[in-house]
Amino acid sequence: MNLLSIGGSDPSSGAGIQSDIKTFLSFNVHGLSVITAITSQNTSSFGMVEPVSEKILKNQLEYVISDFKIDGIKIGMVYNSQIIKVLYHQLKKSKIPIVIDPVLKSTTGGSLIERSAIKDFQKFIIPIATIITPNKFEAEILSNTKINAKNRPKKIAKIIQKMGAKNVVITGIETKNNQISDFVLEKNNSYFISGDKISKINHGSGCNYSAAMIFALAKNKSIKESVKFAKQFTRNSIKNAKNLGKGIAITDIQEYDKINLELSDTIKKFIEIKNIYKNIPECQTNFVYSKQKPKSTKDVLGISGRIVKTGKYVEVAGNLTYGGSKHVATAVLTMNKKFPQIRSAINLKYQKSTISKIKKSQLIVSSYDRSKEPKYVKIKNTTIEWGIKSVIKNSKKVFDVIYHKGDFGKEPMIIVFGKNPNDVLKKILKII
Ligand code: PXL
Repeated sequence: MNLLSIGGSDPSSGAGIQSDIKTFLSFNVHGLSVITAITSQNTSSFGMVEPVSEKILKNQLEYVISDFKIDGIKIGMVYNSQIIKVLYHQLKKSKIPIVIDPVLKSTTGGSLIERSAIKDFQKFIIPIATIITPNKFEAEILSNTKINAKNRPKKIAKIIQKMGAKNVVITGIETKNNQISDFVLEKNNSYFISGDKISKINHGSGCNYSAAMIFALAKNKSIKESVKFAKQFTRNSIKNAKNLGKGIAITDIQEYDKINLELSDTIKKFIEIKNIYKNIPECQTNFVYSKQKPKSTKDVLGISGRIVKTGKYVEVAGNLTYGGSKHVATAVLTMNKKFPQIRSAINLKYQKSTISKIKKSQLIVSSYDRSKEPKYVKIKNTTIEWGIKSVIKNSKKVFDVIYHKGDFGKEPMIIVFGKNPNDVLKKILKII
């Protein structure tokens, strides 16, 4: 994936395009950058701003757009009307998601936009936004209205939406019980997303928020999921902020959990397989991915709920959590003990048609008989461990699929194993 950040250079690398490249890298994404202005600043104060010329701005855009497949664009500092107009002309017909972070002022006091350019910002930049993410202060300036008891966030967000933004998220609204909320206005609905407040003055959190959001959007997450994702990401970056200079702390971006990224990507592809609902068993489905050398199910990422059938579609109910699965995670743990390369699995509905496809495929398959399960296994509730162990005990082969035909009151089941979620998905596509 390639994401483009359009914004200003911050030599402290706390904010601006340097910060965005760090965020994108943490997601394993290639970050492209088009610079609109150069600032001089550190963690204590803000120095100068020098916007780039229209000519070099245009040329930078043309060079990246003509070469890369760009999956999403984030726009931060735009500074003046000339820059705003160039961006508008280059991007107005764009079909890819655009997150606008309407930065007006830096935390260290510098102005990130000329006062006279705000009108053009409203006219040309707001209309190209898939999502615009003003904080409370920025929302008030852009809407020309103060948020108060009479003018609730919804009213302000509607004013900004009327200017042309598809979705508006006003961040940092203080609500009861030390919570900090983001107000979200979509096309036809609105809601708050709340979280605990962390009081830590920092440099970078606004940029982290919008950069994480464009990543989520580019991955086809919904607006609500993208806001939640960005909020969680930013909370962590603030929590881990470090005092690197003599002034305020710089937010810290930790490497994003790649296991989580890979599994969530693959689950997304899995639920979109045509007619996949036919392969979801009564006890529903879990899809898991383990860390290397797992010790217990706590090292295995799974869905805290399940992948569930809703009519002819399937949905993910719950979140990805370590320890989120017991059954399928135990199956992987058992396999992994003997075959450490096996780290992912899914359970599917037992169907004769699936079994016959498995047998015709090149996949290595075996089964166990739950009616042969010893009493102590039943009592200790370790059926799956016993079943898998009994299959692999004397085998040098790594099994792709293990199934059982059930027992009295127990649903039969197919488990597909693989090195990683994508490996499992490829096998699924061969057998359904
Ligand atoms: O955080 C907003 C921001 C964006 N872009 C640049 C900045 C800042 C804040 O300092 O310097 C270049």
